[in-house]
Amino acid sequence: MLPFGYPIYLLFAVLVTIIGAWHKLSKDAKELIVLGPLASGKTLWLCFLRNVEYKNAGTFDRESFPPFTFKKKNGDSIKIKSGYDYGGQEENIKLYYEQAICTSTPKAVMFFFSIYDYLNNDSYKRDVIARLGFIENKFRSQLDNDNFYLVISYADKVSDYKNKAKEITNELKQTHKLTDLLSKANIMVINATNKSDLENLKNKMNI
Ligand SMILES: Nc1nc2c(ncn2[C@@H]2O[C@H](COP(=O)(O)OP(=O)(O)O)[C@@H](O)[C@H]2O)c(=O)[nH]1
Ligand SMILES: [Mg+2]
Repeated sequence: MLPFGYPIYLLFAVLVTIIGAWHKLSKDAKELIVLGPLASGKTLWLCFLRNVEYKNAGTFDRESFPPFTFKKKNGDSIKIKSGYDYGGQEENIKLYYEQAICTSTPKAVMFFFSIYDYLNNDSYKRDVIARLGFIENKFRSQLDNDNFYLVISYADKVSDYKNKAKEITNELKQTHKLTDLLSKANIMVINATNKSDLENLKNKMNI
């Protein structure tokens, strides 16, 4: 028979190990905030990163996702806290943008928009500029961590998308005074329906 107290001691050791592992996991985990207008590729990206099947659900409000880990080509494993896949409609700016980006937890904030709609639809363009202005204001104090990503989607719908994207980002910086946000942004132009573009984006994530 085991001496009295042994099972309790063992249980205690197991508990300490579990709590230690849990604490390390939650300490290392980062927040991933994916924002942007409707149909800009946010859910495609989140499903790809989480390795879950994409369904075009057209999220209206927001949908929570559980914690997950993704692996980069260089072997880094990045732990992401549970979070939300936000719907793209304008009401969500007031409802969610500020509370999402103004936490002190290490994070990446990603803003997706369609280069095709930006070039062809004035009200879409104004909406993108307004949202970026909002983010710059609220997120200014955290920008030194290089944690803002501007993801310009629908590269497949615009010829000469590289130069067009450069013109757009210059215009956003100069004409629309988004210099602080955009000089520090990691900027990517992708087709969000293309797995290898999403893979490249994943490998560029630095959080
Ligand atoms: N061709 C093309 N279609 C895209 C792109 N990004 C999104 N879409 C389309 O938009 C739909 C909605 O994408 P989704 O990721 O759900 O948009 P969300 O509203 O930002 O979450 C997709 O099923 C695609 O048809 C892109 O880069 N290129
Ligand atoms: Mg969505």
